Amino acid sequence: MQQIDLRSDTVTKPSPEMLAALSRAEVGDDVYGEDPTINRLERLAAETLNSEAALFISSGTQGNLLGLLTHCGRGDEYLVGQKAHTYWLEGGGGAVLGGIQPQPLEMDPGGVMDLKTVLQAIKPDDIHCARTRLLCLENTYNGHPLPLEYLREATGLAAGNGLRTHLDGARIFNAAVKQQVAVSELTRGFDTVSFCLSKGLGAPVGSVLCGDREQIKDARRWRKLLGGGWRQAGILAAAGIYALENNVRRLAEDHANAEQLARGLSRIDEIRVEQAAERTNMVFLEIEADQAESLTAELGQQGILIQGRGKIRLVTHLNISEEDIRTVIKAFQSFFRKGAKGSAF
Ligand code: TLP
Repeated sequence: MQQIDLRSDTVTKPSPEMLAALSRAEVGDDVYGEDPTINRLERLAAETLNSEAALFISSGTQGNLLGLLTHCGRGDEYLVGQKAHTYWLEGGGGAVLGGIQPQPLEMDPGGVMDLKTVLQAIKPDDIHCARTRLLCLENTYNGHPLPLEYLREATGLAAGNGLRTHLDGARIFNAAVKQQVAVSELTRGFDTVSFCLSKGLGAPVGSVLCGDREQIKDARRWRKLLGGGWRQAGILAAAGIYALENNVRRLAEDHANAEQLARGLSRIDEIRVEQAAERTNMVFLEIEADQAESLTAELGQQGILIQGRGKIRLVTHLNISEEDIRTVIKAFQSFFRKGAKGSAF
């Protein structure tokens, strides 16, 4: 049975064309800096984000951790959203490995932290306080792109107050495609940016950390310390190059599919679909908690994979077609049978 996996965009499988690119890759030992394909990916990423240098890394989590470790030392602090991935879902890596204290701050449903609150959270130069060193943002947040003006104001505020900035741009290309701007417009003003190749862009593995030469040199040292030095990983970098060259513009299809899915599901009485001013590839919905389990099980039997209790996140990606979206809406309708307000299309 063919699966329709909506749990995340991390689940994508490499296409035959990507696999062909991967099998042709020239490789070398990257710890010696001798993998030509990794070097090419790093140059391409740096050019695309208009940064001085880039580092191919294993995951988004590693990118954010390297961001923290290269900006902050023991006893330093970073400001971060209360529900940001870096704070909430990365095992407290900055504290475990760097002695770095997080200062989590409230964020609105679109991932925006009020900048007055950010300013107030910067600790004074006082022996009682940790040294506030870094502001960390996430774009997209739960599929919401951050407004460009907010990015400018936030990076401006950081610069004006002696803070460094790191962007968890795991899905920054979704934001750029949605907002129809060059990705470098969204990353401008950040000292480091981590983005993922293995999510909507469809590579099997990998992320990239971008920043200035010194920062990336330091990140390379930390990556080695963490056991993340690559050897002949050009085969993985080739998939990343393929993804950057071929899978960026098509993200618009995932956004259109998510929109279609949101529209179809919102016609079902028992489902509350979260509204989004600018939706990229995620749909959040709420249903009665006691129905979530049987819904997940029933859809699972039809090869439709979802996850979440009460609040369910559905993620579109390059292995989900328009036809799949229709199938999914029909499956939800049939589960809630009597509740449907009519045809979804
Ligand atoms: N997110 C995963 C899960 O960990 C929740 C997902 O399925 O969405 N930043 C953001 C904004 C992310 O969403 C993720 C992964 C990461 C960083 C970490 O990336 P990986 O999984 O490559 O370490």
